[in-house]
Amino acid sequence: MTLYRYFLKQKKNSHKLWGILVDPDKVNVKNIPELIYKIQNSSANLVLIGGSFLRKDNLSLLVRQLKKNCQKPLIIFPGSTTQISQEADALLFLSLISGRNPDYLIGKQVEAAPLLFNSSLEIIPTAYLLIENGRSTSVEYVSQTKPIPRKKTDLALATAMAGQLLGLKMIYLEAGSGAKKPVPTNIIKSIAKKIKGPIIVGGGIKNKKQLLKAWNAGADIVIIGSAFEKDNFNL
Ligand code: 1GP
Repeated sequence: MTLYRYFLKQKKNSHKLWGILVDPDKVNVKNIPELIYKIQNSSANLVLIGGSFLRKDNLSLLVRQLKKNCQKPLIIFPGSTTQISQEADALLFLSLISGRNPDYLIGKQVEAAPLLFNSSLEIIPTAYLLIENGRSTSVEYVSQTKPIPRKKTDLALATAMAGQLLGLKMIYLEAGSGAKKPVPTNIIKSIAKKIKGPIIVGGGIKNKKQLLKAWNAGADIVIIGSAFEKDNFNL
């Protein structure tokens, strides 16, 4: 079964999922075995790997080690076209539709397409929406786009609707890594009511209470990055 089908099935059965985001830049090579052990022994259903701005060249090594030593599905969450590894299970083919920067709407996708077209990676077309979180984030700066204001639920919903009409199969609501405030539940709720595909929510989720809030509002998959890195997260 493809991962996307698995996500749809879990959604249908109201079985909520959570995933760990591994930012290769934040990983020290000598700590990789320990990190993988921690991930493997967590209750997470999946692992995302990627970052909006990478200075280190760790991604391929980490993908290889994760594939070898961890049984959880591994999905590339690419911040740029250099973050592609054919050894993962899937790749979120993101289009940053909350922004108006053509590079992140279609430019990077054109650059990456020849590498992905015949690849055995499962490619999951995903609408990526940045939501304002109270402080500016790396992803905003790197993509040179403005997030959707937190109070503009209608704009967020219209953007998600456009994503579905464009054929994007999942919606990723992103407050940004280390966000002050996670994506507002009103936005998650209104999108979950209308949109068919699985909804991923991430950014600034630090504890179980916040994760449950996102799940209860309608998120199908919640992503935890910083809190897991800091050993602050347990479910
Ligand atoms: C994934 O950017 C997030 O969507 C990760 O954010 O590091 O704040 O968990 P945190």
